[in-house]
Amino acid sequence: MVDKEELFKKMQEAIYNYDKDLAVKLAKEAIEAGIDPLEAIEKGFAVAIRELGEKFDRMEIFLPELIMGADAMKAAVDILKEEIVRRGQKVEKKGVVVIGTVEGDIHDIGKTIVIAMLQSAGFDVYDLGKDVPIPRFLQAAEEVNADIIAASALLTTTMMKQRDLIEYLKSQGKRDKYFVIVGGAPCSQKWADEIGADGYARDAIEAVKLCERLMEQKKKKGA
Ligand code: B1M
Repeated sequence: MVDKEELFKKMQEAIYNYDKDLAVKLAKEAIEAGIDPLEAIEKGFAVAIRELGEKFDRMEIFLPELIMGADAMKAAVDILKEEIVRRGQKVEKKGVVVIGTVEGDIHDIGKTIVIAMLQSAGFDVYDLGKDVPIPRFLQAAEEVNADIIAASALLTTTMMKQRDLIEYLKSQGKRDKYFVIVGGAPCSQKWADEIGADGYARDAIEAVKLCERLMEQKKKKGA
């Protein structure tokens, strides 16, 4: 039997050593062992990438190393996200979400996890990718008749774009048509309240709960 804690430690080591092949191998091992893929991401790989972020901040490593660590993490997440979606029961469709990382920001690992969790919970999710210009969020929401627009930001500078998104929706007379939710490491409930967003989620599980709550709200309003 696989020792979960041992496996999580090896996952962290793989990221510390920028070892993409090992990260992929361990992700597959976790799936074969029936380990919850989200737990493997959060207790394994994510612990190490955040630690690399701290080291980067303290200038103990530099951008090329951070990029290598992120590449290894992304490869593992790409494997585990499929398993997250596969595990989702075939539930009734809950709603439509358009999601992207805001303009000027290329961080997308967390967003990938949020997408997988939303899909597994029964949401149709349209991923606009990263570095997404503000008008594109509205354009896509109109195209797919979305319920929720979700904006991810990982930098204290780019979180300002979440505010711009809400202001843009207002300027186009569309603010009340969509729920807007925000997330990403520098964000908080306080920030969401300040910019007039409909919600903030700390992680992928909270993002699902939040979107479910908002859809319930919408149903009640429509009833
Ligand atoms: Co960047 N980076 N980075 N980086 N990077 C941070 C964010 C930083 C905190 C690192 C540090 O210095 N300690 C720092 C920001 C400082 C600040 O703004 N105050 C930073 C910096 C400075 C930079 C650059 C400017 C570095 C440089 O070039 N000098 C540059 C910026 C480039 C740009 O965007 N324009 C840069 C680049 C990069 C890489 C390309 C090397 C890589 C990203 C690769 C990729 O994403 N494809 C990278 C990485 C990996 C990080 C850290 C280390 C890890 C991010 C991550 O993947 N975490 C990060 C440090 C940190 O966050 N502690 C850092 C794991 C992931 C599972 O968690 O993304 O938080 P997270 O997502 C969570 C939740 O936040 C939430 O759910 C997710 C799953 O639980 N969530 C949402 C996320 N989005 C959501 C949306 C929602 C709801 C929930 O609804 C809308």
